[in-house]
Amino acid sequence: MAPADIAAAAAPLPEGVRYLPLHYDAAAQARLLAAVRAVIAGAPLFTPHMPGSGRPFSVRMTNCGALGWVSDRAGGYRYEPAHPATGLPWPPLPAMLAELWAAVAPEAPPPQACLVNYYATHARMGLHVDRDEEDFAAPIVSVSLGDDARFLLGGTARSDPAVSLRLRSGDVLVMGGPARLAYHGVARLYAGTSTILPEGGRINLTMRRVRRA
Ligand code: MD3
Ligand code: FE
Repeated sequence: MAPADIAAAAAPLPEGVRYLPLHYDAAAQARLLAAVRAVIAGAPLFTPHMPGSGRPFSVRMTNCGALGWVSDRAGGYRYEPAHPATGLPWPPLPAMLAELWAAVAPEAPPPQACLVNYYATHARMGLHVDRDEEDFAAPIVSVSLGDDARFLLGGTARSDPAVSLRLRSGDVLVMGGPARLAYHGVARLYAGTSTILPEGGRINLTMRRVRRA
């Protein structure tokens, strides 16, 4: 066991976090992956760029649902109803994901956006807060598929200590309450830990409420 795993096992998860390890078994992961492949077929992965610097993200992205998160040098982080390259509306949210949201966030209205992140082996996501939404009352619900990832979860201040969690294929994480505005990031992938993606890497899905009801 690596030291970070010991720390994660010993430290309780912050208030508002629900971790459902292996919520999806291998067969369910395969069904969800097929739905995600169909989303990507209609809305190809694109490379977002940082506002200002124009630096590319190492993670490639697409979306499904009514709105999708996009970012480019001139327009910055925002939600849009259409794909930045094709101009087409985002594909609908797969039924499996709508069912997951209803099961783990029954008190919240339905999700308006689902961001699809694809991590090739060396892709990372730096510590950040998801604050491009108008409404933080609903949780963010995430699903991981593919290779394991080292996920870091801090507090609402950048300097707060972070806990580390190894996210595996089929894991679900629900971030609500005070954790909704917590700093988090993906420090690294563990190549070859899942066989579900023949191309390797990792897909992460995050369902969100964006606009106020
Ligand atoms: C904690 N995605 O898309 S998912 C993102 O693995 C994002 O791709 C990561 O951060 C990934 O914005 C992490 C788990 C997650 C999602 C949203 C959160 C954790 C969160 C919001 C608040 C706190
Ligand atoms: Fe995030």
